[in-house]
Amino acid sequence: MKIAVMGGDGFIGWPTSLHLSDAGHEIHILDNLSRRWIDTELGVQSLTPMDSIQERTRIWHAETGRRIHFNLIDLAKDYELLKKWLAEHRPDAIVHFAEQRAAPYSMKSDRHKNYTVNNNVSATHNLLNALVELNLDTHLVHLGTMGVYGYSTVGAAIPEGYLPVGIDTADGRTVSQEILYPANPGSIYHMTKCLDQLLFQFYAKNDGLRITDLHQGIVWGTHTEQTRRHEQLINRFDYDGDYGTVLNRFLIQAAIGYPLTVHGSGGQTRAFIHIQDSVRCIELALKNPPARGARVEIFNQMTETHRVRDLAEMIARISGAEIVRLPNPRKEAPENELIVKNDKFLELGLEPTTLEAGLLSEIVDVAKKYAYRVDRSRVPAVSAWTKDLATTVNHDPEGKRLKSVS
Ligand code: USQ
Repeated sequence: MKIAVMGGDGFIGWPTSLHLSDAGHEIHILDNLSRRWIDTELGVQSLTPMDSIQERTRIWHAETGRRIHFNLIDLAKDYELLKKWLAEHRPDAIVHFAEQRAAPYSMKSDRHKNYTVNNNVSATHNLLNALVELNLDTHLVHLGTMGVYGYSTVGAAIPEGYLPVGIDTADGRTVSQEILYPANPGSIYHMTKCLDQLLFQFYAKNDGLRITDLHQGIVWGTHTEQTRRHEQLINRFDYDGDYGTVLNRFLIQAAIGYPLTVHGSGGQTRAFIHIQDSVRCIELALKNPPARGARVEIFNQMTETHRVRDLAEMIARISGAEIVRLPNPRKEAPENELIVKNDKFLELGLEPTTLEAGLLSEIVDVAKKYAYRVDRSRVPAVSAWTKDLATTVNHDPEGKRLKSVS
C-alpha cells in the first residue's frame, strides 16, 4: 500500500513509519516538525539523541534499501499544499498522528489551549475535507485516545466506541440505538480528540469516507524491532513534566535516581500499551478497513490497565527507587476503576506485550545509558489544570523545599 503517515516524525509516528516500511509498504511522512519546535519552546530534549528526519530516513535507506519520503507540510495551516500533495500521490491509506498530544501542554496557558484546539481540529478537518474534495477512497486511520471516555468509575466495561442504549419513546415503546460512548474529556487535548470523533461521524455518514479511530491508552517503552536496528534510528523518549507519560517517566526517574512522582494518592487507573503493540495494532487496523459507507470503525488500542501507585511500587521494587506523593496538578478523580474491552484487536491476532519486570528493567537500562542528557529541573510536572491547583504544584519533588502530600 501507499501510506501517508501524518506526524511521522513523532514518538509513535516514527516507529510506525519504520514498521510499515519494513512490511513492504511505500511510506510518505508528512510532518511540520512541530514536536521538535515544542522541545525548543520548553527548553527540553528527548532523553535519547535524535537525528533530523532527513538523516533518520537516510540511515533507514542505507540499512534496508527502503525509502521513506519526507514532506514538510503543516496540515492545520497549509490546506492547499496538503490538497495538492494528496491529489498527486493518492495514498491508499493515511495514518493520522499530526496533533498536539500532551494533556499538560494543552493546559499550560490560554495560548496553549488555543494552539491545541486550532492545530488539532484544523488538521483533522483539513484532511477530511481534502479527501472529499478530491474524491479519494483513502482509508483514514486516526490515533485517538482512551481519554475520550473519561475516567469515572462505571462498574461496567468500556465498549469499543459505541454504546447500545434504549430510548423511551412518547408512545411507550423502547427504541434501541447504538450511540458514541458519552465523551468525557479531562483536558483540552482530550477534548480535541472528542471533537475529532464528531468530525469522523459526520464525514463517514455524509461522504462515505472510510475511517478507523484508535482509542489508544498510555504508550510505554521506546524501542521497536526496527528502531533497534541502528543507533540513529532510535525513537524519542520524553521525560519532562509535559510530554513524559507516567510509566516512561517513572522508568527514567528510576534510572537517574529521582523519586517517582506519584500525583496525589496515585489511585488513578489508566489503560496501557507497549509501543511495539501500538505499531502492530496500526498495521492490523490498516489491513482491516471498514467498507465505504460503513460507520466509523473504533478499536480500543490498549492491552492492560494499572493503577498509578501500583506501577510506582512495581518500579520501586525492581530498581530500589523512592516514591514521592505530590499534590496533583490535574483536576481528576483521586481514585477510579477502569475495565476496557479490547476484543477486536485480540480477535485480529494481537498478542499483547504485557508489563513484566524484565522489560521494565531493560527500559531502565536504556534510560541509564542516556541519563547524562537529563535536565533534572525539567522533571517536575508544573502545568496545572486550574489557577488554584497552580499554587500547590511541587517544583521540587526531590523534597528539598516542599513536603509531599500524605
Ligand atoms: N501521573 C503521575 N505522575 C506523573 C505523571 C502522570 O501520577 O509524573 C498521573 C496523572 O496524574 C494521570 C496519569 O498519571 O492520572 C496519566 O498521565 P499521563 O501523563 O501518563 O497520560 P495522559 O496525560 O492521560 O496522556 C497520555 C498521552 C496522550 C494519550 C493518553 C492516553 O500523552 O497522548 O492520549 O496518555 S489516556 O491516558 O488513556 O487517555
